[in-house]
Amino acid sequence: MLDTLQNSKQESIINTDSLKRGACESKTVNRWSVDEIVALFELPFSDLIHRAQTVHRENFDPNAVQVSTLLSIKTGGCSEDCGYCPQAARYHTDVENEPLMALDDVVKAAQDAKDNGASRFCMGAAWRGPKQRDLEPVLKMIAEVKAMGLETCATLGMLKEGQAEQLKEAGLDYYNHNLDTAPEFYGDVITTRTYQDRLETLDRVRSVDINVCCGGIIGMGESRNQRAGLLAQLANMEQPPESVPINLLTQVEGTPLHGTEELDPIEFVRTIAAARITMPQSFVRLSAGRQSMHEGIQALCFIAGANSIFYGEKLLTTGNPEAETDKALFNKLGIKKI
Ligand code: SAM
Ligand code: DTB
Ligand code: SF4
Repeated sequence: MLDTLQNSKQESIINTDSLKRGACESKTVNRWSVDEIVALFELPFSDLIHRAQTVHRENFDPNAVQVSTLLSIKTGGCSEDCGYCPQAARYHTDVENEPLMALDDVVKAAQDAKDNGASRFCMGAAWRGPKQRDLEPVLKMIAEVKAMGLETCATLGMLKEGQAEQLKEAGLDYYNHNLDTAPEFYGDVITTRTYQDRLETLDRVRSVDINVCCGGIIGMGESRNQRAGLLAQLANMEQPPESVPINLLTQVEGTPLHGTEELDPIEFVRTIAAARITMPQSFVRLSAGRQSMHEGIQALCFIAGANSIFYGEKLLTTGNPEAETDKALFNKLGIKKI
């Protein structure tokens, strides 16, 4: 039944009658209903994994995983209230408010990432969005990293009119901006910006032909229906994101979401599988949360269609597996880095 549904979905993409639902009506295509995605989650595990792996093999080399390295170029002191985030100034965490990094230090970190085999370098800033005087030094960083032969990615918060154009001009390949969760759970996690604000930034990125990197966080206390709701938002974008980071909440003491009930790891794998099936041509990134994830679960995520990771011992402020640990895992699984 689900196969029939999926075939009919491919056709509905070009049917303008199906332009409906979602927070941003004119930009949403009715490819997947939330109920259909919930039905994927409810499949027996082997059937779900088989289906995801089949879709994966139809679209990607199943043994190749893209690796990106992250650097926090501006850490802490953020004005926003994202309930998961250790960088929000209002929460008492160990993260200090630091100034924007110097260009030379960013270039050095990018060179290390390249030497370690990363193909993309992602620069993150704890801002609501960049002010013009903040953006200018970041444009220089992007241009220098690009000139080193790395793909460039930035995550700087909400973009105002004209800023996406400047990022494009500087050589930015990807912009990361997450929807984080389903629209109906969003207000429980963040109040200082709306879902619509996020969709607008994503539109600005798309409109200048920068690749979109957009996903969310799982394990924040959302329901399965809401996990499916996040995937529906992403899969039903007029053009789904090229890159879909699926983060497992990293619980940090001092943040409101610290102490949330831990998600069952199999449910996380199911989320990866459902992301793969609903977004067959997107890179699905197994993002935050790997440090505490058993390698067997990570292997299941790769089988379920995850084909990108963050590589290097730090994410933004929290830990990530050591590069050597990931190399050993990739060797064990016969995975090559791309
Ligand atoms: N300040 C910018 C913004 O919010 O768009 C860019 C950086 S922000 C840290 C990038 C993303 O990291 C967030 O949208 C969220 O999805 C993810 N993130 C932040 N803290 C996290 C945590 N504790 N666990 C998992 N993902 C997290
Ligand atoms: C994304 O989706 N995950 C990354 C990246 N985009 C910027 C960030 C994860 C952050 C985890 C918490 C921290 O290290 O501060
Ligand atoms: Fe600020 Fe981004 Fe953290 Fe939200 S996720 S508090 S916007 S750094």
